[in-house]
Amino acid sequence: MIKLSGITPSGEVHLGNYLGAIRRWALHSGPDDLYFVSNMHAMTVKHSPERLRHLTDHQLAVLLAAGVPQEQLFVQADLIREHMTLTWLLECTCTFGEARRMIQFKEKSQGSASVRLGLLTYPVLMAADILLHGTAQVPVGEDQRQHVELARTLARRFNTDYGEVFVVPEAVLPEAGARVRDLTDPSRKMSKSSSEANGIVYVLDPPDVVRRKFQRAVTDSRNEVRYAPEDQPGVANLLDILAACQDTTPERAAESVGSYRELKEAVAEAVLATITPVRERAIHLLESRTELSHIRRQGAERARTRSERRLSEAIALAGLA
Ligand code: AQP
Repeated sequence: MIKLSGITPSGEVHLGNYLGAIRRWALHSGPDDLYFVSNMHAMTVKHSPERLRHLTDHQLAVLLAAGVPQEQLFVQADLIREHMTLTWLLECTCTFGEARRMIQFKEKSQGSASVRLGLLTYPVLMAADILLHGTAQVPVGEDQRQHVELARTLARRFNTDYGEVFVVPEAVLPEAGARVRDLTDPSRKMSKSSSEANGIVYVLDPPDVVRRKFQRAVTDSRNEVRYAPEDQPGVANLLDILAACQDTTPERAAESVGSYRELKEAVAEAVLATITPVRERAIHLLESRTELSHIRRQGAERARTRSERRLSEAIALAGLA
């Protein structure tokens, strides 16, 4: 049963991506699971080609350094012809009304004078990602459920209209991982595209930067270390992070520290113990480009071999061959 998960190179990998997703991909992946860097999805807003190229390699290196199995990993645009061919077949299967109804499209296009067509059609590209690789399960949060629903609709319609070729995927809840909040504003999640860098701990941040960011993390004036997410969101976020790094509960983690200063120091050290080996391996991979390029090429070849029969069949069924 193939499960597919991706990460978009819209910024450098942060602690939320690592504790909430990547670490689980490395530790609990099934033998058929697939992981990919979805670099084609980072283009629906104005972007810098140079930065996109850099971030794609950066994310690939972090995933490998974290232990995501290389034989299950690929970069989306390394199969750009395959993904785009299927996107066209699916765009011709999808109606304008279906694309226009996507909540993310409505939200992201609202108030914008020049909305890119890619923002409207990217759920179809996402459907192509899912269907090309024979995915049965897509672990997604609430915000992406509607897109998986669209992939189901398109798979069923294509199968009915032209012939059975696609697995009809289902959205599944991701295994519970830590939800990491911004250190300067715990009301919002830690996010790659946030403009406030002090609130984000990047996996490749040097140790002194990590310590400084935690020292400056927002808490409150109570100086009472207890796990109360509603009343003390900043402290709760630090306890969540500490607990995730120490593989314990936030309540237990709270018992091990007496003051906010101790808490911030403990979290910083626990985070460093967790991410330093990943950081060092990732830096090594980014320095020795030949290894990274080789792994990337192999990943692309494997993904192409796995998907080529399905794509050829779909092309033939649609009457194009
Ligand atoms: N703060 C977070 N806490 C826990 N998990 C998180 N993830 C993201 N932020 C947190 C998980 O990381 C995986 C990859 O994320 P993505 O590239 O699909 O995009 P995202 O969820 O939109 O992540 P960002 O960092 O917030 O990026 P931008 O700013 O571009 O929107 C996913 O499994 C996600 O749940």
